[in-house]
Amino acid sequence: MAQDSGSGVYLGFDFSTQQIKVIAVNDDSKVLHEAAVKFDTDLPEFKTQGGAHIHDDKATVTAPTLMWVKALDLLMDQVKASGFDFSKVVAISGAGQQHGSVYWKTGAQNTLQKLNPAETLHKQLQDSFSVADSPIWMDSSTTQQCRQLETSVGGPMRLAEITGARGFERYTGNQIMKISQMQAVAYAETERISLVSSFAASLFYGDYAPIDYSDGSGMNLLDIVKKSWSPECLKACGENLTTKLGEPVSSNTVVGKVSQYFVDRYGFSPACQVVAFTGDNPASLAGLAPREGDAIVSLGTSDTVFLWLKEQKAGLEGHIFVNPIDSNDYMALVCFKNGSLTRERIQQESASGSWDTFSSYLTTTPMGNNGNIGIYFDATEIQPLAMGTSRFNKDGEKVESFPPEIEVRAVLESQFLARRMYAELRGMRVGPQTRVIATGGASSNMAILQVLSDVFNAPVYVTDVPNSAALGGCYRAKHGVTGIKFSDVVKGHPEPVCVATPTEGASEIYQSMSERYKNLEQLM
Ligand code: XUL
Repeated sequence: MAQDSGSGVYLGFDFSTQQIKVIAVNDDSKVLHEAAVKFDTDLPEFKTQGGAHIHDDKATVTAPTLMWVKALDLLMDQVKASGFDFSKVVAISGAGQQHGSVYWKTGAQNTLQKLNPAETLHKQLQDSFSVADSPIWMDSSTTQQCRQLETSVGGPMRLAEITGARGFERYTGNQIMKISQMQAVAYAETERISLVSSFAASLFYGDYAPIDYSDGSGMNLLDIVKKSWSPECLKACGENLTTKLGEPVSSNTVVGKVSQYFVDRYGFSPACQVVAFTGDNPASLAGLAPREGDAIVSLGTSDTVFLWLKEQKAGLEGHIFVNPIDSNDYMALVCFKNGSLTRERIQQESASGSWDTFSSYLTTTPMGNNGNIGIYFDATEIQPLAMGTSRFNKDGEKVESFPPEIEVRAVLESQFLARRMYAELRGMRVGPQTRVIATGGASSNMAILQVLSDVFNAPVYVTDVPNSAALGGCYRAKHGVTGIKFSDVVKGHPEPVCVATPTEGASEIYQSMSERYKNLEQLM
């Protein structure tokens, strides 16, 4: 197997919703090894779909905690069997799906500290969880707890000012409150609550690893300015939470050495360090090796805009996290449910299912679409909370349909106007000085990226990083142990390539269109 002798090796894990993935890179950011274990197919005994159990009420969504442990056993065995030399690994870090929580039963710390290298982790940890099914980010069953938490601190805006977000159902504090209310005995038996990220780090560390500021920002519990738990939020969510959560730390903290278990069982060096794990979105930011001021636009099933911010501005839409690379800075994330599936529907209906036809319509229609605006929310959108399709002509009158080429341009213009508008609310500055880095499936379509560049009035770049969360783990591991500047850590990272720049006149057209879009969206 390709392994670079002499150079340090860094491992990045991604405990995501459907799988655990690992990437190994050397000092030059060259990928040496990759492996993954998929929950549904590699661990069918847990009977998950997409890594989760959706309960009968449809709102409750969990994953078996022990499945994640067993997946790590499998993954480590698989990598070892491939001949990978773990003794070269200088440091490990990683990511977890955000918001999910793990409930360690009283006594689990002791078990973690005394793991027997002759046995698997899942066998030894099978009685270590007081709640067997971890609530995950897809859960939306805690609306009542969200309102209770918001009310207890003085309203949704106040909660957003403290924690970076109003009450969101998937946010961990609300999930913890629900467990403390509905499973009081299990809650009382819990000695530590981890996020998926800090739980994963704990497995490597052989003790409780702290929650990092960045993933901790997805809980509605952390004061993102003071970088400590908010006493009023903790009080509202459950008893003794200060003890159960432990002290949060900056995301580049070296937690400590890898446990003796991994040294004895897999041949890690006893000097190998574990750097705090973080959430998958913050880790992706690191894996894309951005510069401060970049806007990352991920165009996938859902579309997400990430921003690296020097200063943050609280609001009811979107999410602010402490920045995973520099904890003096922030990261904003705004997520939209209607992304690729909606674009695909319009491509099917108006472009005969052909992306070539879809793209040709974009080149033959003018910027601003002659004043026509269409809004397409096939699924209930996150902001605004609305569903349905509306089309408006240049006079703002509702119309039933658009000619196919107008429809194609309309879906992209309205989607990108919305990405721009809500990202601006969270602090994005559009304009020629902002690099927009496009990722995700739709980022391979140049005609789509030209519209993105025109609407954002900014140059659009692409970068080929398929596993940015796991890769972000490698970079963060190196950043944490070496303490060198992050820009030096990622010096071997492929530079994003500029593929589109704004067409002349785009700025004026989309400035006024954005005002109109804002008003029309309110009619949805
Ligand atoms: C972000 C979120 C999801 C999960 C998925 O707020 O809930 O992106 O992190 O892994």
